[in-house]
Amino acid sequence: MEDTFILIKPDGIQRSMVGRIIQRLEEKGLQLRAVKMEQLDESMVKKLYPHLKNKEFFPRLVNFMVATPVLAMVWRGEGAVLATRKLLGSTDPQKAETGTIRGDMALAVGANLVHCSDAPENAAREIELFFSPGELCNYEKSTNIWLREEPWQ
Ligand code: DAT
Ligand code: MG
Repeated sequence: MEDTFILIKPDGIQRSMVGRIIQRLEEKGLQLRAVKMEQLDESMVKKLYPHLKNKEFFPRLVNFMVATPVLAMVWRGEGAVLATRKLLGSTDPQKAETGTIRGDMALAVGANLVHCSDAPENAAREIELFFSPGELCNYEKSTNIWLREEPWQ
């Protein structure tokens, strides 16, 4: 089982997409471990996106990410990091495939609704940035066996 960090951005909050985005993650078979609504500031955006700090668009990204509170979550599942990258689609919604969250629900790279971790090591770092270990719920979902390779075993 793998954990990944998912964050609904201010456009998702403003456009009332929280329920629909969570529904897509639930439908995939992922399990919610933690959720928190939080107002980001510039230093937190820098910590979330250290690889983008020197990009020309970074000031616009900061303004966007601090515009309203965001919804930070931890989701667990087999191959959860790659599964959620595919579920979100390409960074630019204009290039994202139809059927993906960004492809179906967004139009601009500057307002692409959701963040998700791009690798397990980044997921661990991002989860630690937003949650203390005690905030991550450990529980077994009775449906988990029906999401395995061989559910009947
Ligand atoms: P992703 O969110 O798909 O992991 P990323 O980590 O490269 O993509 O970038 C983080 C966010 O920064 C992205 O969701 C939207 C914004 N961003 C990336 N490239 C951009 C660009 N060329 N212009 C404007 N915003 C951009
Ligand atoms: Mg990224």
